[in-house]
Amino acid sequence: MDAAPEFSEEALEAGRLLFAGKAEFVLGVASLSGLPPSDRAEVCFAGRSNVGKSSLINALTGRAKLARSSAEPGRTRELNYFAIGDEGKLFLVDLPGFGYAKVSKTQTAAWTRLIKSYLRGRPSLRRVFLLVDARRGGLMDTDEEVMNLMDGAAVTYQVVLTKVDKVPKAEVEKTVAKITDKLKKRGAAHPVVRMTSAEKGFGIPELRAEIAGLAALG
Ligand SMILES: Nc1nc2c(ncn2[C@@H]2O[C@H](COP(=O)(O)OP(=O)(O)OP(=O)(O)O)[C@@H](O)[C@H]2O)c(=O)[nH]1
Ligand SMILES: [Mg+2]
Repeated sequence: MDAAPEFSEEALEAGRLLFAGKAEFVLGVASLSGLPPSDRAEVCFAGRSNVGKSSLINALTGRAKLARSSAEPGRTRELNYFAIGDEGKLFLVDLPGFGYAKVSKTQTAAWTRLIKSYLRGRPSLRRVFLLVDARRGGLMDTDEEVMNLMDGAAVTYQVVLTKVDKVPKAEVEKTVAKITDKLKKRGAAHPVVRMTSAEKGFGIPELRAEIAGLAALG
């Protein structure tokens, strides 16, 4: 399993440097009016509740407790903004999970509305990383629903498999192939599916390089 044959040493080094700089929590946003100005490159982490969004942010930044992760789904309740790199030149955004039934219906509907308007209307959003738990073996309906929205709004997104440490290699590769095939039919999808384990650090340098490339776009 090769996490990323396509990155040069320079790109990997740029990723390492970006995330070796500062990483700070900036603010939690509960409604669109609370969003910070769109004044720098931004990437966000979306996906079903408990998929590992907060853990992935912690692995990328190498700070175990920057974003609050939990075995109990529904941990992240706001759009949490983190400033990364010296001068905080990049925003990473940790989103609340979707598809979590245990919080009230009204609360879920409010989050879903907030996430959807954010995904559709954020000018500085360079890419959405859509996280999918490798153990699921493919996309869930809620993933496809968010993809429809992003295709409609022409917001680029990239699928990232999480928790690959939990699944045999051959199975992970099968899942990647299956998802890659589905992405071909989608307008705004990045063609490459990334494999990661926040737990073991697998695929983390490559994802850092990917993000550093997006941050460098200006
Ligand atoms: N084995 C393994 N477990 C992981 C990995 N990433 C996350 N987890 C576990 O999965 C659970 C959920 O992780 P979170 O990072 O809180 O998930 P989240 O997507 O932020 O969840 P919400 O905020 O509820 O939407 C935690 O118990 C993590 O320890 C991984 O790479 N490998
Ligand atoms: Mg979370």
